[in-house]
Amino acid sequence: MSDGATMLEFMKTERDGEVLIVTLNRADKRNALSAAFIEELYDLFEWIRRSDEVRAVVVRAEGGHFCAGLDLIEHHLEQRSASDFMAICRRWHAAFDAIQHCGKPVIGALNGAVVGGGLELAGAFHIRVADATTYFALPEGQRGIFTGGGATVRVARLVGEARMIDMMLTGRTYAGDEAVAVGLCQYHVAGSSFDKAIEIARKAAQNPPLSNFAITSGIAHIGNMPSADAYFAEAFIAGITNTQPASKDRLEAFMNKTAARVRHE
Ligand code: 1HE
Repeated sequence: MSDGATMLEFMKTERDGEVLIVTLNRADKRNALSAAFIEELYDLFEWIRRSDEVRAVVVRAEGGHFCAGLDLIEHHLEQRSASDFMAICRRWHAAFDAIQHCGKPVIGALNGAVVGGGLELAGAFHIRVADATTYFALPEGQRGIFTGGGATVRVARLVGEARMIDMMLTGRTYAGDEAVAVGLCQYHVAGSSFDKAIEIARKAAQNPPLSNFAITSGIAHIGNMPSADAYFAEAFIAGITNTQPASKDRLEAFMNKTAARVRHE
């Protein structure tokens, strides 16, 4: 792919300055994730990782629902073997890792259903913004299946094991301020989740790229480490990030009292 904006079947992309807007574009199937859709996500986010121009990403969806998860009909019709589906899961893991570790802040502008694999997808974003229509669920138990796109790691980290087990056993849904309170999203807005997401992305795009890389990947990696190793890794990342040329002007501006102060509004 020479340009992230071309050759896409399941998504559309457009630029807003340094922000790339990615729109899931399979609304007739509620943006269900087929095997080919997953490959396209992987390719697009590998392209984003390599791009020097894209500094932040917003992911939104066409239609009334963000993502209905695994393409259940493709899965059923293909009569996959266990090893077939293990291979599929590994591609989901690769695609969602490509999102989480693309080096740029990825902001989800959510609406409607964010369910099953749709929540696994959204869980790979760094910031999730819900609107009044957004709801989250893990209906795997009712479908007689299990998560396979990384939810046992990412969603369990967001909401905790006990809540995830409840969601999967009972089909419990979360929405609104409760979804924020349990950690499924960081913002719940009365208006457009896209407007809020783009505002966040434009702001994050102003940070030095190395800082954004450290923040979006470093914290997750460090979370996997025992404390002594985590402190070592943190010092290493901070050693590089906090002495980067791009930070010097900002620190000088603070010293000269021309930089914005941290205020609570
Ligand atoms: C689909 C899918 C899908 C819709 N796979 N085709 N995910 C789920 O259990 C969620 C399943 N979907 C739903 O519960 C509902 O579709 C929605 C609540 C998301 C939307 O409802 P609605 O009334 O707007 O749409 P609909 O009439 O149910 O569906 C519209 C079309 O989208 C219809 O196709 P059509 O050709 O008959 O028009 C549906 O078949 C199609 N569609 N969802 C395939 N998921 C790596 S493991 C991950 C495990 C999971 O993700 S488990 C969760 C699966």
